[in-house]
Amino acid sequence: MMLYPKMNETRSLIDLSGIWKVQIEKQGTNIDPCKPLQETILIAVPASLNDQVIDEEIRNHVGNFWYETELTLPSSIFNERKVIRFASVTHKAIVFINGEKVAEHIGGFTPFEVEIDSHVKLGINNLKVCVSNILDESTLPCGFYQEINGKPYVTPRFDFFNYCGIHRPVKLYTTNHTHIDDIIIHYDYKDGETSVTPEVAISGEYDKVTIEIVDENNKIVAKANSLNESLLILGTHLWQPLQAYLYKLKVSLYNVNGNLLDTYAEEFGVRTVKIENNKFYINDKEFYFKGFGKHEDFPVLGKGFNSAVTNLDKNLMKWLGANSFRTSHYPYSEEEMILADREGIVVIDEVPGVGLFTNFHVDVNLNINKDSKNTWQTLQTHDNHKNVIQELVKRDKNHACVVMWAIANEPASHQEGAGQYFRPLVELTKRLDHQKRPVVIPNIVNATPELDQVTEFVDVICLNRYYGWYIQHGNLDLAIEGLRNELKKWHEKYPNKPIMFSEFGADTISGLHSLYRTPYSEEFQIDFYRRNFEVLDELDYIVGEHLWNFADFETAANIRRIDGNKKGIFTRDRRPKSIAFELKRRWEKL
Ligand code: BDP
Repeated sequence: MMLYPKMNETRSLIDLSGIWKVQIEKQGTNIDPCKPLQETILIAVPASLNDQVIDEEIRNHVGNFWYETELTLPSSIFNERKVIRFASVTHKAIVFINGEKVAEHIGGFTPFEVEIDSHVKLGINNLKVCVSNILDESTLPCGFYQEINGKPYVTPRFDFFNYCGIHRPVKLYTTNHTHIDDIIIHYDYKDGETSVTPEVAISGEYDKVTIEIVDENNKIVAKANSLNESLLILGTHLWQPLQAYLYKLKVSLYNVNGNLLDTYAEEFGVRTVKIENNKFYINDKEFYFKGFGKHEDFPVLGKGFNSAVTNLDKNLMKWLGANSFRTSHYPYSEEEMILADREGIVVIDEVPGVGLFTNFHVDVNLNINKDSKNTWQTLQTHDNHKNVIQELVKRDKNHACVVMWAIANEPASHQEGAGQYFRPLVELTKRLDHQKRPVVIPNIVNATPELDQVTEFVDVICLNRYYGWYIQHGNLDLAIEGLRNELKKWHEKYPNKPIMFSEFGADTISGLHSLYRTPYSEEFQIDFYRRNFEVLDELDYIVGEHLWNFADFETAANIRRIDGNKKGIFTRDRRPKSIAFELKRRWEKL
C-alpha cells in the first residue's frame, strides 16, 4: 500500500509540483468544491505556505487553506490504473477531484494515496485539497485549541513553528490493474549468508511471478519463481554505518503469454541490531550514536521538502563525523530516508507524538493551562497515536537506516496513566515491525528516575537533558554535578539498559562573543558541550550523544525565543558556529 512511487517498465510517474492556487477559508465563508476558488493567491508546492506570503494574517491563519490545480491526464496513460499520492499534507487533507471528495487523511507527516480512475476524465480535471492546520487535544502533534471572540487559536505544546501546507511532493503514478501493493523484506543473516523471505501483497490476476535480488553491480545474486520460496544471498555485503551497501529485491508479475504486468524493485540493506548488557550493536559491533536531533526547517521553505537542503544537511553531518540523527519530532521525507540508506546514516525514526504533556509550554511563565488536569485524563490522542505508528512502520519498515522507533517525545511520563497509555503502543510497534526494532520514548526532565512510568517498556533510555541551560543556567560546575547524580540513578534502576542523550544544548547567537563565556555566546556553547561530554565520556553504559539541534529553527513567537530556537550547531541557513569545528575534532576521533 505504501511503496515509494517509482517509474519503471510498467509504471509511469507524473510530478504535480509547481505553483498552485490557494484560497484562505475566512470565517463564515462556505467554499463549494465544485466551483473554482475565489480570491486566490499563488503558492508553491511542495513547501510550507506560511513564509511564501507577506501577510501576517495569512501566515498565522488557523483553519482551512484550499489548494487548487489542474490535473491533466494524457491519453498515453489513461487506460492504466491511476493513483494520486500525497507524500505529506500538514496536518489534515480532504481531496476533491472535479468537485467530488475522493480522500481524507489526518496526520501531517505520512503519505496517503487514492485510486482515481472512477473520478477522472481524459484531459483537464480539477484537483482541490482542503488543508487544515488545526491541532487540538486529539491530534499529533498535540496543541491547545481555543476560540477567543469567535476566532480560533492554536497554542502549540511543542517548540517548533506550526508550518502548514502541501509539504512534500504530490505525484500521480500508474500501474497495471494487476499490481504489487506492498513488499516486506524479511531476512535472516548468519555468517555471511542471508536468507530472504519477501512478503508480497498483490492485487489482481497473474500467472507467473519472479523475484530477483540484485546487487550494487546489477548482478542477480538470488532468484525465485514463487512467493513462498526463500532466496539466499551468499557472501553478503552488510549495510554498515557510513558504509552502506544496498541490494534490490525485484518482484515481477507476468500473464500466461509471458507479458510483464507489473514490476517493482525495493531497495534494502542487510544489517542486524541488538542490545545486550547496556550496549547497542549494529552487525554485532558496538555502535555509539554521534549526531543530532534535527528539524525539517529552512528559510522560505518552512517544512517543505527540498532535495538540495536535504543533501546539504547530510553532507554537513558527514563532514562533522556524525553517524546518525533522530527525526525529531515527526517522520521526515521519504527522500531523506532513502539518502540515509544510501550513505549509511543511522536513523531513530520518530512519530509526531509530541506535545503529550498538558502543562508543557516553552515559556513556563506563560503556561496556558496551569490548572489543567492529569495529561492522560485530558488528552484523546490514543487512536491517532496508533495510526501514526501504523503509518510510519508501514512506510519505513524496509529502510536499513532505521534502527529504532521513537514513539513520542517528552510525554508526561511522570504522570499517573502514562504506563497504561504507552505500554500498548510499544507492543503495537513491535507487533507491526517485522524486524522488531528497539522502541524508545525520549524522556523529559520532569520524569525523574523516581517518577517515570514508561522506561520499563523501552529498550534504550533516551534522555533530553539541559543541565547548564534550563537547569543550573550558566553554572556548569553545578550542572554537571546534577547530571552525574541523575545518570547514576537511572543506571542503578536499569543497569542493563543503555542510556543515550537524545537532546542537550544551549541557545547560542551566532557571532555573539564573550570574554566571560556567558550564556548565548559561542564560547558558552563550547563550554556547555565540553563539560557535558566530560560526563558522557566517563560512563561506559552511555551509547550515544545527539546534540540539540543540528541547526537553528523557527518557533512560535515566545519570550524565550528571539527569532526562533538558537540551539543549532549551524545557523538556520547552515553556517557553522564555533562549536562545529570542535565537534568535528571530537567526532573524527571517537
Ligand atoms: C525539549 C524539546 C525540544 C525543544 C528543546 C528546547 O524536546 O523540542 O526544542 O527542548 O527547549 O523540550 O530547545
